[in-house]
Amino acid sequence: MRLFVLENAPTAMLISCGPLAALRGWGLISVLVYLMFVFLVSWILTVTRNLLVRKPKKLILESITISHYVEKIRWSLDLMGIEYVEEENCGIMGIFFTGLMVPAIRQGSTRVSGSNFILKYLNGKCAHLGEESDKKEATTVSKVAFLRASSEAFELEKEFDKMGENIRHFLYTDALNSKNAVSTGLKVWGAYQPTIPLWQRLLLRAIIPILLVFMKTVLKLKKKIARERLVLAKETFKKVDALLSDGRKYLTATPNPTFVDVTFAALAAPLLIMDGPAYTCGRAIEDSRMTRSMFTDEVLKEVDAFRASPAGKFALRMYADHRGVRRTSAESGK
Ligand SMILES: N[C@@H](CCC(=O)N[C@@H](CS)C(=O)NCC(=O)O)C(=O)O
Repeated sequence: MRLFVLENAPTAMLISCGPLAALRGWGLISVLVYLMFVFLVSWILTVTRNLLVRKPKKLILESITISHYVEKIRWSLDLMGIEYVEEENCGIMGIFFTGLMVPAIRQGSTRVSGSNFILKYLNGKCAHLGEESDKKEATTVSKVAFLRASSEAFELEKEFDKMGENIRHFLYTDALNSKNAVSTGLKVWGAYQPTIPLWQRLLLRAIIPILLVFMKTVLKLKKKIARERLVLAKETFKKVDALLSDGRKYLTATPNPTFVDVTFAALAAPLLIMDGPAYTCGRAIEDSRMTRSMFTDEVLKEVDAFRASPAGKFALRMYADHRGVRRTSAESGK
């Protein structure tokens, strides 16, 4: 998703109809002619896009730099050695202006959004591969084994996806209600991230106060709710502690990591406050990363307790052991 691409021109023209009519004193006929012109532009753009423009074969990952759901997909793609190009946008502006969420992947005319649906889509695409023959290099994992479906795996993924929301609520409530909310928002939503288009970074600086109000209102960032969300997240950590208590290396007792392990580690990562390059695997520059200084002592106490728990240690181990693989050749050749 690139905001304000040509396809959005008809919407912008439609919105300008009222002001234009008032400014130029248009009557009903002029307005109707203008609307027909907008329709014509929209039709030409749609047909051109669908029939004439050659779709790139490359897999595009629509992202924002700091997002644990994006990280879940970015990490999965890296680990499976699937080539992709990341299309980074400023945080929150996508949902604010278009109502669209990240991560999403695009390939040709296919677009899939929602991290769980993306993994199911990839699973469908890779299912015919042989388990041993689909590894690209020694550092990658078998796509078939990594994405293998089972009801236990899906149940765990669902629970971890929910945990991701709970952790986000808990951390956002603290950071975005603080007096440093503007500087935190600018950092983690990409104002300094050179891989995001400049116009988005400038717009982010201009509208950050509006985005903060939007986030606090839409997500209901209240302390009482945040405490409840933390309790829910802790229930998930306890389940992970219990799974690991029999000494298994990975959550579904597989010999190698699967999407379930990556889902847990990626979605828990914000609560580990990893301020080094491991989280995003080097994509976020230092100025775009989360830091401990963004949070109050009360939250940092929870962060430290989580880091010390079996579930927290497991997530840290996942990062230490399996997040060194970065830059597929499509990316590094950019
Ligand atoms: N359930 C979705 C959640 C995705 C989600 O919450 N994405 C956030 C980023 S973490 C988003 O799109 N925010 C809007 C934006 O930043 O523009 C998934 O699994 O992909």
